[in-house]
Amino acid sequence: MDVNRYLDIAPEVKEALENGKPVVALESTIISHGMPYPQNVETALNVERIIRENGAVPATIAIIGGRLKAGLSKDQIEYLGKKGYDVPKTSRRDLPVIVAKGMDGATTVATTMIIAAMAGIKVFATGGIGGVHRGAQETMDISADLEELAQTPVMVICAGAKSILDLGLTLEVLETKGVTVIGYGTEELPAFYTRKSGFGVDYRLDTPEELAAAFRAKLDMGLKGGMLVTNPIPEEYSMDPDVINKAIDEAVEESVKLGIHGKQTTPFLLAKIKDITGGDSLASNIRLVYNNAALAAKTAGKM
Ligand code: PSU
Ligand code: MN
Repeated sequence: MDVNRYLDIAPEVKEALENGKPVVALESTIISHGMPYPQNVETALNVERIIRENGAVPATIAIIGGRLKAGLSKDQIEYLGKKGYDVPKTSRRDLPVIVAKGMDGATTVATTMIIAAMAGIKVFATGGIGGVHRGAQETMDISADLEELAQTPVMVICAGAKSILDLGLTLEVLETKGVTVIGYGTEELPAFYTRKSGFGVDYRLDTPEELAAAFRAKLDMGLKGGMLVTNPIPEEYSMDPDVINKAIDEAVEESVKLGIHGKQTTPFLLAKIKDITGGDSLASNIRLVYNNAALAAKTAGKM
């Protein structure tokens, strides 16, 4: 496969990869659809700084003018952040047309994994992944992120899954697809805004070395697919479970009433939850992304 025909790796990222230095991939749907401007741009730039402070090179991933980009400039991050919802949210199924038409695209977890793997990047930090939506027994709304974790060799470090999803069913699908779900320093799946969900993870690991060793073993055995590391939000930034769960229930109810579906669902719910909580959820969201970026950089350093 001649990936270089489509892929531009930023010089700093390329240099790091060629010399075996740690690199961390970052997604861009979190910038365009996951947070409002200008907090989205500020967060994206801070995340890059945190990764550098922890000894790795950041590679924010997006599609610009039909080119797959591993590593963006500040101006490109500002551009995506300002355009927001006007940049198409691009998951695996969207990729061929976005590229062929020379369009811009904001990469989801799934697409970021695809491009990271093409570039040779093994570790990817984000906030939350997509999963099995509540009511999926009827709607069949299951994120392509889960399928990607089953087939593409990238470690995804997130803060667990938020209860806009059905966490129990999300774990069942991950099990079926053979995706290891690791709790970083915890036996319990973190629920994004809070440290606890009531659901267990598959394995608890406690250091970046242990995370890297598990992923290395997987790669060495030739097992396809990624690995999901769930890293609890730091205690001081976690939200009151009653407050956040009530906001989530309200947002889900509203989305059902308005008939929101398909790729609009996750961005709609995130924006709604932010409004209901008066911005508190956004503040927590930003902090947990920083926390994941630091862990990803340290883990990439041991890979
Ligand atoms: N969860 C978040 N913030 C996000 C997303 C999920 O807390 O920004 C984004 C990610 O890019 C993820 C995508 O890959 O939403 C999942 O969308 P869907 O459920 O449509 O697959
Ligand atoms: Mn969906």
